[in-house]
Amino acid sequence: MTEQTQLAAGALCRVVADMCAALRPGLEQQTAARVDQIARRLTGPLQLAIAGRIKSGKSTVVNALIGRRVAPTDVRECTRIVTRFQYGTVDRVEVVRTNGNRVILPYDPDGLVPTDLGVDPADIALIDAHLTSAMLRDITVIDTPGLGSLDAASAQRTRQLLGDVADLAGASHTSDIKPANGDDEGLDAGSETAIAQAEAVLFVLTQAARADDVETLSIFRAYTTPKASSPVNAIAVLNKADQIVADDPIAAAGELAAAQARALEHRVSGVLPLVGLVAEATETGLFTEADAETLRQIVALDPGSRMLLFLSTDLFLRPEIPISVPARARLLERLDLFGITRAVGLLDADPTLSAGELRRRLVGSSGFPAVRDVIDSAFRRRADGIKANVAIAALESLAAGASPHDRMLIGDALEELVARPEAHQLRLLEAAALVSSGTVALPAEQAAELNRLVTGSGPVEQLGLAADPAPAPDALAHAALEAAARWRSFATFGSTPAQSRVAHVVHRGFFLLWQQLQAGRNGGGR
Ligand SMILES: Nc1nc2c(ncn2[C@@H]2O[C@H](COP(=O)(O)OP(=O)(O)OP(=O)(O)O)[C@@H](O)[C@H]2O)c(=O)[nH]1
Ligand SMILES: [Mg+2]
Repeated sequence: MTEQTQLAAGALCRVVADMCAALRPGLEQQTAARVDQIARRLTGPLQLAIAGRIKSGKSTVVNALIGRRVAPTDVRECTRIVTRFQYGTVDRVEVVRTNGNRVILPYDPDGLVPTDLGVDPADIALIDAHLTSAMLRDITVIDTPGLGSLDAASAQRTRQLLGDVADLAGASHTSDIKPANGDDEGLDAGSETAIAQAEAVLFVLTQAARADDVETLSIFRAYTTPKASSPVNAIAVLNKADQIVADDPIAAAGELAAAQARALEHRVSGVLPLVGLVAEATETGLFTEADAETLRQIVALDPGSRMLLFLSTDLFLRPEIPISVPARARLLERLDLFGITRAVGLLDADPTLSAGELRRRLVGSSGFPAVRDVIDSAFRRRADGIKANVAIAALESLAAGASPHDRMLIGDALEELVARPEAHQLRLLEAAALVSSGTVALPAEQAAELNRLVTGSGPVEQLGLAADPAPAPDALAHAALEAAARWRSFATFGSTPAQSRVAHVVHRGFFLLWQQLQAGRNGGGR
């Protein structure tokens, strides 16, 4: 096993991997090699790409997620290279060259991925940054160059990562997009970089999604889940919510995000407002006791000077105020005026707040906790299904471009696979995404029940039962059967056609859970 943590591969990934192994010997050499590549990607953490236009705050969001400031976010600095952050017990930065060679570097003195890599950027396929972070145990986070960047080569890297096969094939119209055809696996076919393909995406928007954003999301979806009718693996944030001009920017951002969610309904499962800057400062420890002290000094100013401070960034830094200018500049860089205003408000309400408590409350006002929760429930807990789905999509497109012999073998194996009870989880995943994206409306209670069934880490959680005291096996089986019956009757009576399709899938999900519980009991319990 490599030093990278291997998630205990989920049940679905194992089924797909077994299928690949069984399939392999009958295939032509070239197809077999591609199947091996697909199978290899089934192990290890979910590959989550952070994508969006230049300067939308992608690297800032990456840092907040990882909980450490590792990705450079300087206004002047433009991310040009795909950087993959993965779990590793030894901190190091590996520059992967297009010829497959790796150059190993330390992080720079500030703890950032160095901007001077000592290698011509044109020769770099990607950067592999290793570090310890709880988040990275389950999810590999990939920072990408901005789309719409002036530097066409950088934007191209991101599109490749997201599966823009049409561009790769030299097509002039992106409307020619078709799913993967077999030689687009990553940035540099044949090299190790192949595994850099994203399996899920967090899209960083800053204002109304533009046409090319929408297009990129469609490309990503076409590549990863061509048959899915819902965005199982894509979510978006409306970043820089603090920059929205309104009396209450966060409330306004919430409304704007809801409108964007409707516009992107079939492409992302939701759009959440976010102040990435504040999330980064609070989550990475950038915001310190010294900053809290500067804030306390601001709170202690006379009301007139205080009001003037908040009128503009220039006024905030004006030298006449008896608080260290570098300390104020630091605060401005960490929190911007919005964050500072919030923090001052918090201290006004409770002057005894410690730096730690201030940090916790600030992150609460950044929108970040909701983003983290969604990543946890939509991605981390569903990683098994998402990865299996991506692999199945890759196998389907591989089959489409393979010889008739191989196409038939793969086709048959896939058909058999999706008919297996384990594969029902994939349908459930889709149903859950349809509901969470609002494409299919369900009463809140039922939506929550579906979500529990999909994300629960065992029958007790899946059935929404109290874990303490542990329910008797009989009670579990009874609850599963009762839920199955309820969803069946909902599917038959009183639901719209769309609800009914979802309800049938959920019904079968509970029924299969019941069967599994029965088997456990008959086999002496588990
Ligand atoms: N006010 C405010 N500024 C932000 C926010 N998020 C990021 N920024 C700032 O926006 C600038 C760009 O942020 P980055 O994270 O570097 O953006 P990026 O998308 O990675 O940029 P490229 O990699 O160059 O495409 C930085 O100066 C950030 O501090 C936010 O929520 N509010
Ligand atoms: Mg960046």
